[in-house]
Amino acid sequence: MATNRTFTMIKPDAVANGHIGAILNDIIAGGFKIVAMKYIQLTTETAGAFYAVHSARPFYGELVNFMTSGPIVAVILEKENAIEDFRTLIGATNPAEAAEGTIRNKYAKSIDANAVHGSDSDENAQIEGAFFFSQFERF
Ligand code: IDP
Repeated sequence: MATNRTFTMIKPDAVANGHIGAILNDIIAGGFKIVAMKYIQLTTETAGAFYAVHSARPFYGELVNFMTSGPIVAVILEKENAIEDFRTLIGATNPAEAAEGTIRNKYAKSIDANAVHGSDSDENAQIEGAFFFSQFERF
């Protein structure tokens, strides 16, 4: 069942480059409501667990290193058709291929430092939101 929720992170590159405010503005202007939000530093253990699904991929170590290189903003968002609409708003994984005006087109520099995360399914949005927020924080 569609939950109308998605989960995003503003990644260390976008935080370090001062894009938190601009990215949140784009997200809100895109019609998303913020359900829960926190500013935190991932550890090797937490980033490794979050990306465990990618542990067999060649870039896994690089991804975990990058995601622990500075603070991130974790956010649960709500909107009708949230998963698909948010993936459209952020653009392709590789910013060089991201459509004009998308968040990755505007704020990302490379395929690894690509500014934001966006859940790829309702099931993963639920798992990822629950990874960062207790049931009392995501009402
Ligand atoms: P997505 O974030 O657009 O869903 P995924 O394929 O699920 O893309 O990959 C997860 C994350 O892993 C990407 O956002 C990116 O940060 C990183 N990543 C993906 N492909 C590569 C790569 O070829 N080299 C380095 N990092 C990558």
